Amino acid sequence: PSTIFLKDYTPPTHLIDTIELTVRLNDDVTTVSSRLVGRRNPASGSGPADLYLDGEDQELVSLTLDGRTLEKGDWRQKPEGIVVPGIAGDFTLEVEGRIKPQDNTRLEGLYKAGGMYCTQCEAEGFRRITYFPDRPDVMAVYTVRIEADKARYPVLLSNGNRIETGDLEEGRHYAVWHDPFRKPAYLFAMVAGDLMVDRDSFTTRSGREVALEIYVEPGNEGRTGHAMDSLKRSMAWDEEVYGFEYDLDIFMIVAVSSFNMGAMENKGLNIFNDKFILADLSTATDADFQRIEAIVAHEYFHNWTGNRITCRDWFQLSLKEGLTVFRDQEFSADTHDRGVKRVGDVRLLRAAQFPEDGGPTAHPVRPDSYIEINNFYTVTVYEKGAEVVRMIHSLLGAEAYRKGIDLYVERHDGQAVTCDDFVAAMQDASGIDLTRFKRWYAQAGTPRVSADWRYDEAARTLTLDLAQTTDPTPGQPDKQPVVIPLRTALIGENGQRLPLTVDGEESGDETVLVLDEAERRVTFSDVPKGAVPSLLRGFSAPVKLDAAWSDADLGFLAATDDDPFSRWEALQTLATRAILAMVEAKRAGRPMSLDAAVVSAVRDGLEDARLEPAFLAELLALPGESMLGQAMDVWHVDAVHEAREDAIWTLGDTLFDTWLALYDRLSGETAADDLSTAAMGRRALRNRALQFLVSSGRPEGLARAAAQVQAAASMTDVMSALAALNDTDCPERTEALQAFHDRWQDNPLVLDKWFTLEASSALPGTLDRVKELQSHPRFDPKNPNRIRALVGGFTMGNPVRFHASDGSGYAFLADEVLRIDQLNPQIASRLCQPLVRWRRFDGERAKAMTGALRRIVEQPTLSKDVFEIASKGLS
Ligand code: B3K
Ligand code: ZN
Repeated sequence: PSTIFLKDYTPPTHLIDTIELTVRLNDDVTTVSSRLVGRRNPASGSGPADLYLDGEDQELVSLTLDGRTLEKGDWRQKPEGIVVPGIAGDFTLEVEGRIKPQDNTRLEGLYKAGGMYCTQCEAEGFRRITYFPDRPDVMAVYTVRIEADKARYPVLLSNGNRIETGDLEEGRHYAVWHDPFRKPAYLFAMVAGDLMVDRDSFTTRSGREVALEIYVEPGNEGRTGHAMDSLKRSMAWDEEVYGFEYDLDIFMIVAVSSFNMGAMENKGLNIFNDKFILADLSTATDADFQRIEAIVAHEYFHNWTGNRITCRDWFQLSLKEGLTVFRDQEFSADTHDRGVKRVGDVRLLRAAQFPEDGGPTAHPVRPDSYIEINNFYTVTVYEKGAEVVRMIHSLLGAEAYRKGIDLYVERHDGQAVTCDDFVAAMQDASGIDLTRFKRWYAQAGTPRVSADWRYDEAARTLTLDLAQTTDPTPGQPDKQPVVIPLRTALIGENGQRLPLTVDGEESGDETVLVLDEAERRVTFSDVPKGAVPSLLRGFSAPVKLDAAWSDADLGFLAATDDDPFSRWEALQTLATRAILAMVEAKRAGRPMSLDAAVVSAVRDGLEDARLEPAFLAELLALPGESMLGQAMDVWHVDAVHEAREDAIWTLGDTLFDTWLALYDRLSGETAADDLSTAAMGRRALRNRALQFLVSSGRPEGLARAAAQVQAAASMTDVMSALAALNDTDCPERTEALQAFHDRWQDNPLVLDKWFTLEASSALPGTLDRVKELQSHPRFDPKNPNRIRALVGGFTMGNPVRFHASDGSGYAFLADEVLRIDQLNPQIASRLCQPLVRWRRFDGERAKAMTGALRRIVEQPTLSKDVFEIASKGLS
């Protein structure tokens, strides 16, 4: 497979102004005709040039240029498309082709999901529907006619406005849709099916009424209320915070049961994985409700950041994704608890993006090359990309940032642009030079920042020394310093922020220190004794901070810091140090015991009445196994698992009475059907207490969990109790899981939760159980949600069993990757990712992991998706 480079970008030779597409859906063969009106692109030159049309997996029936049917010889076949040579000026090209959506298991292009037809065109699915210059810088106005059997497919949808409908012979009918906005092919969508609709409306701030419609398969009606409500709140937020108003008269969402990712922002017709639309009290957890809200918002926000202004080429993906993730994060922060949201986002960044950035598939936020673009919808492009936008926001301040957004829209509305264009608008609107800042887009790897300080009691000065380095990543041996905003305060002995004088200048009680060289020294003057620096407040940059805090400093910050992230971080760091010390003891054959400082920090948190329950639930969660693994040179999977379990047991046992009292008090305080942020927080805290109660091993703990499952007041409580029981081999667990299965076996999305619980249990025998469940009557081995729940639940959610030292987990994953790759390369490639992290493990495991990777790359019919990941993993 060949590699595509950013440096080879050239503008398209021809532009397409309009496309008229007719899709005739049939059980056997679907015919697609398109009529393109185009012209030579002045930005590319003049005179005759080859017109290249991408096309895959379809039969080309005819080509007509300006009314003349082209013969073989008038055009050339390419491996993944065709070339029509010598087109100099305006032209009309008609293309006829045939496709078979019913056989499309890749779920890219037009495919059948359950009983309906739907599309997924990003990144390069449109070329599987018809021959077309399938690149985001070719933007056309679409008119789409869909024809299908009327009884089976009464609903026919596409982008824009419905301009015509009617009946045809033989029980068929048609609908014509017109989208007045130019768009790239990746934003095209169509749907045909027998669907139920939930209707509502939204009045924009300029008074236009927008029809809102959410379509679902029969049986799922009544479960769209939360998605609809989230949509309306997103529309209002985007008007208020960004000044972005919706621009069509109708906005539709369709929920489908087979989908490769979360959702897709097609213009006016978002298509969603039904997992991220369907919710009600009995089937969705609080986390599900929040995720649905965030994804509905994210896709809606793309209407301006992605659709109105799109990407020039796929290397610029973060232009729309990083920005839109930042926007949805802020929407959620404004809607719920900002501090808790920030902690959750940082958790994800560290658990998923930092390992990517430190491994063989590391790439910059704006990659330089790819083999398969679908492999670059990554946590780096999305989440690190969002951090980069967040840093621009904090360097400029909210007001200048907003001016930058306005200028970006003024300059580029209706265009396909680059990350440089975005940064230029931010720079020009603010007057702040962002030249060096742009290294964040080009340089891969997580910068390490060290912070050391000295206090001079006589001079009352605190001297802070900062330094940064970034380790080499594939293809980038030498790194340059990046621009790192470090939000900083000094916390005085009484727990209050101190007034700051930074290098002689008064700076309020919080300041942003910018580290943009390899090193920087900062002097704070007039500092009283006992002050402790609070650094990287709010996690103001995506870096690994190594600061010279003593355990006592961390305990102090964990009890006093007024920045929620920093307070949480202090306790996390303290707990990480303590658990790693236990790991070391264990490996040296010494007894393990949890440092008393952690116990008292947890006790202090529990006694702090000022804390919001949602935040306290986060504060009291110990770092996960993969976070602990990352803090070690070699991730000793078993020792980490045991040490962490032991730490949780100690906390559960030592503070048992406190957990029990907290649990019982909160049980009486929260109605199960209360979905307010505060109620969600109380449930989270109560379930954190339950986790510690169960881990103590005392019968009252198990009894509380079993009773909570039985009471089944809400899915949140049921799932939390099951999760608390899931690693304990006891009759309570077996019975509860069985009952859950029996109750929910007819609801695929809820049954997925059960598959995941089974797959993520740390009990021995889990891998055999996973294999057994692959033949469960409700396990569809082709459905991405089922695969992610069961196979992904094991490989990503169960480190201790997946990394079994006999290599059985790796062999299982290799088999699954090879099986799924034949059907759906995107899903196979995602699944393959855990294997590429082999350098983090001991020799025996590393050998088994590379063996599995080798077995994968040796497969002769491998997709380029999996080839790219597996071969990079081995290099
Ligand atoms: N833009 C889509 C993702 C498309 C993934 C293609 N492999 C969803 C989103 O980011 O909003
Ligand atoms: Zn997106």
